[in-house]
Amino acid sequence: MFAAVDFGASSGRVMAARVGPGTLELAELRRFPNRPVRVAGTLHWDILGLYGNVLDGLRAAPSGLVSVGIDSWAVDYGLLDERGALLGNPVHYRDARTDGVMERVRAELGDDHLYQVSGLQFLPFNTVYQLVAESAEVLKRARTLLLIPDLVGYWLTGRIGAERTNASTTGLLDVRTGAWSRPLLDRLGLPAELLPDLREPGDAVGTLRADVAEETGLRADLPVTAVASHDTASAVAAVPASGERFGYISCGTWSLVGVELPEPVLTEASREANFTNEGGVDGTVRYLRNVMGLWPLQECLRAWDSPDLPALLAEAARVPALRSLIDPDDPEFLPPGGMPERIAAHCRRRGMPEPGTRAETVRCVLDSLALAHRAAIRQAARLSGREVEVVHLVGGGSRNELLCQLTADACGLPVVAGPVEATALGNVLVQARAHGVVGDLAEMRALVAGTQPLRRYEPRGDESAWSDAAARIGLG
Ligand code: LFR
Repeated sequence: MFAAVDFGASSGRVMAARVGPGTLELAELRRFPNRPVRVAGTLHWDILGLYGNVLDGLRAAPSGLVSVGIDSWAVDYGLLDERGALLGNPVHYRDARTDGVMERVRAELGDDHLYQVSGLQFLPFNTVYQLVAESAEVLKRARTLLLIPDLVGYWLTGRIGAERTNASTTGLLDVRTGAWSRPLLDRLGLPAELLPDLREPGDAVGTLRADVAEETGLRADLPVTAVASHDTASAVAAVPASGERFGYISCGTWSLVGVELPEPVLTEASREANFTNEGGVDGTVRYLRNVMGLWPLQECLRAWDSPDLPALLAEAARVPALRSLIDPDDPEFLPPGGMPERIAAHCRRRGMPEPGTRAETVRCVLDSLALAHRAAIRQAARLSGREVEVVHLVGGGSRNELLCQLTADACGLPVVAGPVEATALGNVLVQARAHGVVGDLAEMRALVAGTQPLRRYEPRGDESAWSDAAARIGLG
């Protein structure tokens, strides 16, 4: 039995899994909302609340636990002082403190230089820009930077380290050497000593601290195992694909859309298309682009006080297709708040009919997301030379039948939807492998394909309607 702690941007869960030959069964121990909190003008993660939920989840674990693994969203971090205490509450990547910072760093260092070093897409919230936005006083007091899963691992075990897949999202890891980029840190005036030694997925983090064991009722020598601690890396590890010719969409708050490669792609065309080379398990490269994902829909639902989603989706399915469209990747959709109004204003500005009802707004968001999926899958294939014959859509979005069908239609490719809990599955599979229960990545994926409910969507209808629509919003 393995336990997965999986923090998503809108909810977290602690899961227990039985893994063995032909067996992969997940049970939920605890699920909890992840609600950011604005304090004195800054948007924070409620990290102690999240940690408290982890302890509660672990307390509910069945006996016979072999190990625990932790994954979360990327880029965000806590800073520790010389006594190992947290210096302030981690800041949310959607906070405005990075406004204008990326532009400044890009102007100073040059896009090509930054891309050649890290291979990372330009997103305003990458750790590197957040660190540049930190106050000098805080940086002076900080001794250690820990990304969120590494921070929780530290609280559970007392051990410090930086897991590689998540480290690859910071913008500070050299994509060629696999080490922290000392020259880049120096040029930015950031203290290199902040960054701990790297760990690989599957490495031991440590065993539970005595007080944690006592509080959770777990044994004190219970290992915490490093997994692919970037949630997207865990999700991609659990994509139920065979062979190489697949694209994936890890669809939750974000849609991470791309292909898996043996080597990074660092061409000018790749940089201009803002594709990223993030680290996957076994040295694979997650060559992908961040598409805005379900965030605009989640924010609409929040603005409407959480209406009945299945009913709303059924209504949206009856709305005429491709009428109102947005470019979901427009940075104006990044921050929280006022989403229905922002969508209407975006349509108005671009000469599209404004969605008049909630169902029309939802249809606008899903049509546009399907178009963005199509654009990213095509670009990934073109820029990498990797042929894509099928698209695997994993994560919470795989439950949204309308989105899966629209994505198949837009891509002109079959979409295999599921598993919903790909991230937690990837988390436990890497632990299971470290403890000798499963084999290589191909075997892990075959186990997912053979045990988890999946649904296949064939592309329908006239693909030219989608290419016309893509051209209308500049996603051709
Ligand atoms: C998905 C994800 C993305 C990352 C974004 C911010 O949950 O981890 O991969 O770009 O969140 O951390």
